[in-house]
Amino acid sequence: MPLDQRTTLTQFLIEQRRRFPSASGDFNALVLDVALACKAIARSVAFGALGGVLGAQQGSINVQGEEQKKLDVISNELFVRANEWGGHLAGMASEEMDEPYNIPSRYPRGKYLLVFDPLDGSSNIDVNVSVGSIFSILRAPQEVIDSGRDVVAADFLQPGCQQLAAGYALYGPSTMLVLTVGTGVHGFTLDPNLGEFFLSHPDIRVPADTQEFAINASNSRFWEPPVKRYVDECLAGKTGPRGKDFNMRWIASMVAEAHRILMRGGVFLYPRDTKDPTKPGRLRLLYEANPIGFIMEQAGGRASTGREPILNVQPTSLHQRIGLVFGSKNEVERIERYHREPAPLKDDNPLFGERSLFRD
Ligand code: AFP
Repeated sequence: MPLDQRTTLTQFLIEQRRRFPSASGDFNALVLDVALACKAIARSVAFGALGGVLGAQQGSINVQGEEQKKLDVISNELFVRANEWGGHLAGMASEEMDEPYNIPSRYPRGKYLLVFDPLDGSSNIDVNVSVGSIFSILRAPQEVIDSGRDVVAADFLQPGCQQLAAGYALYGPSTMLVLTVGTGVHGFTLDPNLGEFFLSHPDIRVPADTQEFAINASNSRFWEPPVKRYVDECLAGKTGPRGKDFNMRWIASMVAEAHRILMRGGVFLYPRDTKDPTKPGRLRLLYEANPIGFIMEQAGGRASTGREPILNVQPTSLHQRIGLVFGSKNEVERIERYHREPAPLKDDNPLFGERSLFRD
């Protein structure tokens, strides 16, 4: 395919920037550095066992208390190296680093903050299932920009509605970069020969309705009543209150589930549950829920805690966990409604009685 029939990521960003004549180009350069990190991670992931990169990093546990994979560590390093030198960033924060990363003094500092999960779904790596990188770009507080001081966790604690851009790279059968800069959601596919991302999925829209949901059903005994109700009603299919059959999927790579939902609709739930009272959810707010939430909203979908829009949540800590529901708008709104309504009495609803598919 001749180049003039396809838009590269660089062309796309330049064309977006022309709408803001005063823009310095720093933002575009930052997104391209992020894309470079993603290309380097895609290459490491693609070599698999041949690259000697599979398996756990000996003796390494991240701030989440999770064992780090070798590729978690490599991907984090690639993100840091690709983005620290350009002069666009005031600092970075990552799932794999306990504290914010300060730009070394040998490099200039800039006005943006980069937050990322370098390899989401990495527990799937050893079984060759799709994984991805998720990122979010925020503006640094003005006082940080003016003073050039080191960043601290508090600088990153901005609600998701303040994100300037968000995206993910998906390392699947093909490598894709899906990006929003606040003007819809656009998907780019990596041409592995040229090493370029080309616009392949312009203006992605999430269908408002769906018959597909994704949830880790092994947690059903810990779900709160609104989630139990929603899932029971889906499982009851044509004979239940929804009057239609539903399909279920669970990949355990949120980035892959988000991509499926962007492509064909669906709803994803990793809700707050009672499994571990110290963890109000499984997913992380700043570098998982917020960027995916921004992408969903920009694609006409919805993202929520179940109780409020995810993008309205004021973060309280860098690695904060949260309940997350996202995807087709009408389903997410239904789940939010179930959270607002009083729980139906068990006797009133046969789905919560003896026939319940997910009984307590
Ligand atoms: P890892 O990156 O540790 O594999 O976690 C992936 C994840 O954060 C998210 O991508 C999945 O949706 C979720 O965890 C899967 O969690 P369960 O293992 O509880 O299904």
